[in-house]
Amino acid sequence: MTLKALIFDVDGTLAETEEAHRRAFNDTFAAAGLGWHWDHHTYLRLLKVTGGKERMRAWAVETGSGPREDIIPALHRAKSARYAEILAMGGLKPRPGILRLVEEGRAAGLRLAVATTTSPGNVEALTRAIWRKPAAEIFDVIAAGDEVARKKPDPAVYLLALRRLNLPATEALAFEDSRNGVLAARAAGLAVVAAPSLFTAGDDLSAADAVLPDLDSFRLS
Ligand code: XBP
Ligand code: MG
Repeated sequence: MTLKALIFDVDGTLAETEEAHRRAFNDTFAAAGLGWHWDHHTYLRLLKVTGGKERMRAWAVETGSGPREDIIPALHRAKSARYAEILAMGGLKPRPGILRLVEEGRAAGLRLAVATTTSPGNVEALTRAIWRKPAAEIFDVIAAGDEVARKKPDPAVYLLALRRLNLPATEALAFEDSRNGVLAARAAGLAVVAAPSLFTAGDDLSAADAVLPDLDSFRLS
């Protein structure tokens, strides 16, 4: 089967974004006067819950204030705006190998897609921070966040990306950094190359077809 598309996870795969997400959450919690704060260790643990709204909901339940559906949608909108501001301040670098892989994939005539838990707005913020271009100029297909009912490790977001690419899973290759992401891609029938990020270094990635320290050493042919 010929390879026709590359599908990238965003957070932790294109760039080390989780520290910016953590800061955006904490700034938002402080501004709302909630008394919530996620230190590094807490955030590492909470990352197992994919999706910002879902993560806040899990935290609210864990800390005994219930699911807090009254505030979570607005908090998440504020967090997303803060995250975009933080990325626009500059300093975010692509992970090793990403710029080359995107360029080589394009030159080889492959289609490029994103399958992420985060929002389309955050994909846009990241693409502008890294490539200085709109996301639509880098990626042919974007499958993101709340476009699917269930987030990773559910395969839904990968299946949506494949549907938009109009390709079977056998003609695409996924890139991931986390266990939940690898499980989602595999459940969608995709081959997966995994490169653990700073926040997923402890994840069991053994379900991936290959695990590399980063994508610098990955070659398309
Ligand atoms: C990354 C995530 C995201 C971000 C927060 O998972 O879980 O939820 O931490 O993003 P993956 P939002 O890399 O597997 O897609 O707050 O925008 O949901
Ligand atoms: Mg990721």
